Amino acid sequence: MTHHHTRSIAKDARILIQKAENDQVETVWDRHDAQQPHCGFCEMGLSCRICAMGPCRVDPFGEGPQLGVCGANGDIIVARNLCRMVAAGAASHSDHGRDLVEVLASVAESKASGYEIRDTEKLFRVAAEYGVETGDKEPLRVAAELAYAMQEDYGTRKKELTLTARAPEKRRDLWRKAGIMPRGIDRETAEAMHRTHMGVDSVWQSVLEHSLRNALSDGWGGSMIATEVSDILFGTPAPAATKVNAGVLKADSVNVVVHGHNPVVSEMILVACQDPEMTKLAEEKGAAGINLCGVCCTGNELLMRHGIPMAGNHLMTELIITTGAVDMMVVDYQCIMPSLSKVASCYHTKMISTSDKAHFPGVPHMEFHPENARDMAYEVVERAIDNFVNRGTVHIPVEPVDAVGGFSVEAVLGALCGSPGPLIDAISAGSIRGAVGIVGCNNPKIKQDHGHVTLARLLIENDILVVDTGCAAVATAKAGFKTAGAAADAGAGLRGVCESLGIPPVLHFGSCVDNVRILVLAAALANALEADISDLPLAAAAPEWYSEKAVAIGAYAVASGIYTVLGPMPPVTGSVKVVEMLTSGLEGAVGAVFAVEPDPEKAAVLIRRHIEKQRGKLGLDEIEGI
Ligand code: BF8
Ligand code: SF4
Repeated sequence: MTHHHTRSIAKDARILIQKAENDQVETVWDRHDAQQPHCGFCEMGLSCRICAMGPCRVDPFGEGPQLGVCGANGDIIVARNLCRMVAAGAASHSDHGRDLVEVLASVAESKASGYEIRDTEKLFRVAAEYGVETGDKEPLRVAAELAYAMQEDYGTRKKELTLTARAPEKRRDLWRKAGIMPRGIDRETAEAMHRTHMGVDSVWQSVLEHSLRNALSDGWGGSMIATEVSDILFGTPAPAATKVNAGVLKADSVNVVVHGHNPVVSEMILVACQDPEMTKLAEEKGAAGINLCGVCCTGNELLMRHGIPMAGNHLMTELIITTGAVDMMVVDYQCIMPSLSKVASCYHTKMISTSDKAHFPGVPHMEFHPENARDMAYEVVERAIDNFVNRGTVHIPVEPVDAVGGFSVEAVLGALCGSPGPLIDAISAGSIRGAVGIVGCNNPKIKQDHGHVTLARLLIENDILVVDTGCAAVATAKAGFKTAGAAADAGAGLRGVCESLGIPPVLHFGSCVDNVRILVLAAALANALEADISDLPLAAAAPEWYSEKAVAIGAYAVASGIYTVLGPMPPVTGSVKVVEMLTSGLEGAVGAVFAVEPDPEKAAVLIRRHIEKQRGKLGLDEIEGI
């Protein structure tokens, strides 16, 4: 059976799905098929295995049991399960942030050979936000104090996380009144696990409230720290040209692919790959050179800061190995399918895992720490070079597509002559109707990239600026939306703005932790207007989300006042009350709600209606009857 046309809209994926089938390599889609039908209780969030009196399940039709052994009803079970998804997502982003703070601290102590402070201006700016006296101090001294102050944000001694001060005053007041102001990054995640233990918080409303606080500790805490410290250590992104899709692999070169999320590893692999000595080694083995490519978010990190080409998003990670061209895949953590080593074993591809907290079956482990990362990176790249001679047949299915990445908030404001004013003017005049963040993953439940690309196309056609991150950003790049020329596909108003600035209508904002760049830009717009984020013509969408991190992101977007449309349904339909709270009740509490709409054409309509309604509330011209 051939599925290549139903499983993805991307040409490289379609060809490689067929190749995987021919090579008898099992992929994520085959395993997804084998799981059908998914458990209905779990899909609705109505199963609970939190304690050993269970597992329990509540019958959604009212015929079987309505209470777990402990007496929890469906509302409590659904809310607790959702809260635990937020906690896992917030923990993942925030622990990634912690790893960066630890590198910053090691750099300050001169114990991290090969790492340095690349953006001193940003170091001083963020340090000032943390109340670190900068004066005429040496950068390394400031770095040490900033790292210490950031570590305090992780703990329990604060009432409010430092970077929440970036949010508009009205938003912070609202968080305080609603009791969801995040206090400590680890604290909120630990409390989420505590509250959802059997016999603790047993009122579904307060469990949901804490879920929002936990999510905010990610968005305005752990993820924000991850992005800011990455910029300080590796440079704040600026627009740069790159190439995307499986065609970035090169038949004549040693292909090293980095996969995961933490730039601490991938940045050092980049250093080793760019060393002329290593190129010479590669040439001695008959290769034309070393070609470093990324997949998933660590790929986005390198793309944003160095224009490193991007081989694919989440559902491409198995498929690019089937090209037979990947000599080494280096992984750190998050979104790395445990199946990869099995796929790699069907070809000559070698893999290395690098994080003390992420081991994979059949994958040799070389643990990276700030002190040894440089040596480790050279060894990994040498192994990749040695593996070049073991290649079998290579099939690189497509030519790569051009894209521009690197739109940090600093870069966007720079393009606007330093202030959000021109963007606000364009929105007020209606040439740009509003802005939407398209974020998140691929999910085999949805035809790969169809949700991202269709939604982005419909929004830009209607003069809505799109900023995107994560696997969504890779999808729209592959579709060709990230070149200045793509402005021709936008409506007349957006097209004019993009052409005058020389920017694409869909701006690459980075990895998933970089969703905080969207928060920072939204806050800057709101502050310039002396408004709240929830007053602005903004929205977010996660058309193909799969991960717990995406649940945390969606929750902090809504809690920050941004209307958010999800593609796949989260496991909440077992509780009418929870669904009503998420899709309408939250409006009164935080000024924004969730919607769920798997069809991207309908999602575009929901988003356009919301943006026009927001424009009307601001007294701007409004298109009615969408
Ligand atoms: O953090 S978008 S599939 S790679 S979770 Fe994962 Fe989703 Fe991709 Fe990045 Ni984000
Ligand atoms: Fe069952 Fe309650 Fe235990 Fe959950 S916490 S498994 S509902 S007894």
